[in-house]
Amino acid sequence: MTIQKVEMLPIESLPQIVDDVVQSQEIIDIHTHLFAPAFGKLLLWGIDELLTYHYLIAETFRRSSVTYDQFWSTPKSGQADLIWQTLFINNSPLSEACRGVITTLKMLGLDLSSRNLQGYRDYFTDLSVDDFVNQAFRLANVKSVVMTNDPFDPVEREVWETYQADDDRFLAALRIDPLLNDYGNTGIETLQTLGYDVDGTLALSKQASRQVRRFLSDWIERIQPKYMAVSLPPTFRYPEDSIRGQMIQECILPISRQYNLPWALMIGVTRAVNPQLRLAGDGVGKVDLTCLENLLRENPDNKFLTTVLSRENQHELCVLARKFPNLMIFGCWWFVNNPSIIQEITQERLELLGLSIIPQHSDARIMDQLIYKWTHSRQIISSVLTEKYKDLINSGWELTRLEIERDVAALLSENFTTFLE
Ligand code: HDL
Ligand code: ZN
Repeated sequence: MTIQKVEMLPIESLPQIVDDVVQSQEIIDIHTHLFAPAFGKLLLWGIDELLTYHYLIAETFRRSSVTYDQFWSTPKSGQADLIWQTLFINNSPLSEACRGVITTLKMLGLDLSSRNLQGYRDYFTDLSVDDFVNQAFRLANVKSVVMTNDPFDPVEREVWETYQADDDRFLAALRIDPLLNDYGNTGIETLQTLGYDVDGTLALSKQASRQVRRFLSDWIERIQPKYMAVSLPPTFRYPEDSIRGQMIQECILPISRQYNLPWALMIGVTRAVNPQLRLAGDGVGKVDLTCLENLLRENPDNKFLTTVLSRENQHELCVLARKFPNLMIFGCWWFVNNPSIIQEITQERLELLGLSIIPQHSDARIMDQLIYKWTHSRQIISSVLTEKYKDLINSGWELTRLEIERDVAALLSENFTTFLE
């Protein structure tokens, strides 16, 4: 059999080739807060939503004299006016969240030199949601996004009564924060409202445990999620003599195995450190990752997706992934989703784990964000990969374009689909 001689890449061609490959690779975006158009108002899009992203709200309070009451009593368009004037006109939009707005407007072909917010609004006025969704996916070169579906949200529950899940660009994920972090209030209340016979006591009885498993099964069968997800505080411990510890042991882990459904743990968020900022008020904390180490060691037949919020936890997460193949680490989440830290995290992940990672997710809340979050991340992933391939070639390895395409497809799409199998 003749081995087809393929062209080995000269090192000087790497930057352009890697960039081309990364740009042209369709992405599966494994964690977003986006919704299919059928979810109506739950799908956020357009310049006023883009400007009132909670990251920009937090930044505006630092550069404006507006009070919390004044801001929250202002209609959304007025909030957007203030944010635009404060962060984009009175100051250069240097932050990552600000730069994202600029990248998005530019890629939509709008005139940045005008700095005319009303003009940008007029552009969106003429667009239908379906046309804009198509445009956002095309510009971002995204194949599909995983939504964050919350059965504890009555508005979303109503949509699932009729939603046909007929748009394969929108995949589901079952988000269960109230079950694990607020069982005594929202958890019990919602389960009882939905007809699950959980007694109100704060110890998980055998009956309640059965009912929680039935609730999870019902929603898994209804929404066909790709994984179950929860965000957890820096104080999370496992095992833990608590409702949460019991719920994990008796409900989450067995159901996860039963349905071959990964459990996504997003660890390190302290909710509402400043409640006056509402969605923008959450903070970060370093977590003791022995919680994850114990879960992984005790449950070799469960699959875990994990991302951590503290920069200080990133390296030990990589080491944990080396110890446990049933752990897939993903993304540069929230407060580490900034170019300088994305670069650092991606470098250490490739050095410690090679290609067995999911380097990024967008966490997009507004459809427009899909455009900038992936434009920015592709640039960084491409430059880090180029340096790693250069190191490889300088060490004597020969490389082909096909191999780079194979590797990038794994990082941006296939590692996720394979992990689900
Ligand atoms: O808990 C989460 O999924 C976080 O991503 C929060 O939604 C957070 O508000 C966020 O949007 N971060 O990017
Ligand atoms: Zn999120």
